[in-house]
Amino acid sequence: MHLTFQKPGLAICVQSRPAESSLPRVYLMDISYFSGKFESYLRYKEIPFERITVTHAQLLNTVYAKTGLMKVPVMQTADGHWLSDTSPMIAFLEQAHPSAPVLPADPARRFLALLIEDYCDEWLWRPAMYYRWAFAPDRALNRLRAGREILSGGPLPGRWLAYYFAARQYLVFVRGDGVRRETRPTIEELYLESLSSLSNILREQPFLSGSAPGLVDFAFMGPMFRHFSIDPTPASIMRQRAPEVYEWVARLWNARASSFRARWTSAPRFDSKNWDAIFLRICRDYLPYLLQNARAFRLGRRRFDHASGGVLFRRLRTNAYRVLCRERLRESYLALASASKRQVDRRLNAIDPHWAETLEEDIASGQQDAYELPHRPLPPVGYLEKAWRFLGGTPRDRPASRLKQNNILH
Ligand SMILES: N[C@@H](CCC(=O)N[C@@H](CS)C(=O)NCC(=O)O)C(=O)O
Repeated sequence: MHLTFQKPGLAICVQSRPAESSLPRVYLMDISYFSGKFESYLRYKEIPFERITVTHAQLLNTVYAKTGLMKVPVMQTADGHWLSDTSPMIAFLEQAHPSAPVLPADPARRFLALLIEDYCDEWLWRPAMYYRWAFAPDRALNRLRAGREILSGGPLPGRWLAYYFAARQYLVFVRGDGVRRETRPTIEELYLESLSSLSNILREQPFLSGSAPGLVDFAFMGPMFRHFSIDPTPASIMRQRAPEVYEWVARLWNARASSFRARWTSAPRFDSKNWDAIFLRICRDYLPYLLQNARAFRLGRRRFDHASGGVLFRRLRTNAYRVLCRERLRESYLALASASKRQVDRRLNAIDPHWAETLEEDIASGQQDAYELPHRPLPPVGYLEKAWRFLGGTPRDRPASRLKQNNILH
């Protein structure tokens, strides 16, 4: 791996140094959950890329303009196409780079891996945002980092905007996601329990997928790397309670497929009881949440209450993107051949015999086409829209209006 700093915020990560113009460009943030997940995947697969840490201006003028959302990571392929959203991006890149596959070849295991990926992306997001924005040392550090790394270089000083950014993150992702005095212990328990499950798995094998990394490793890397292992409060807990997880984060970051050539086929052993607590959370909390969220979306409700972990999360924002997550999972489950479906059912019915009922209702997100990769060209962004997005970003609770235009262009 060769790393050259060209100018602040821009580096090139190449293995064999092809001509610069032929490299895909990856726009990411060093403090970001999903950037950590995606970058560790690219590093493992040894896919060369130009690494661009985005400023707020690039987020608006490039990322939003090309992908319809102000979210990273995104990739511009060497032939100029735009990709976004880590789950479909990884699926897309697995086809373009089939050696050292990270998706299990067996369809039942592949479905379980996709289910875990979605759970890591969406359900561990709440504790990750909670630890980042609800504790003073974590909030101060990340406000400083956001001001310097993302918000500087614009018309207003980055450190001023960072106060606004921190308040927005707290209101949307902490208060807006049901964090209250009475729900805090449940959220903390989810983090501690995740550490304990991962530690048990990692005591028996170097990676969550087995002897080589696979999709579930990259999925857990989202919350565990850039949030839990770095933000002061959860990182201190991780170091004390789960050194195995702390070590695995670095091991995965440093893993390269070429060193695992003989072991690529190692598939996750989801039958181990070490996965039980994770599957229990998925079946009892996450999938029922996805169903309730999708029903609220269908009824056009902006907020809904959800009981999980013995407490009531009040007035959760209905999340349009997660309707799509459920739709993708439902389609993958229904597409399984009956022998594979029986395998999945056997594993999950042992945890909760009612789990599959959460995927029965067919609730359309209406966003499938909009997230199809690569993105179709989008019309230029107007000044008013830019000013609006500059402050508000593109929250997940409403279907992305710019992506709807993508639908029209299809
Ligand atoms: N589902 C998306 C989520 C991407 C996402 O939420 N990215 C966050 C950083 S971790 C972001 O860019 N936030 C900027 C904002 O909301 O303004 C993925 O898998 O890539």
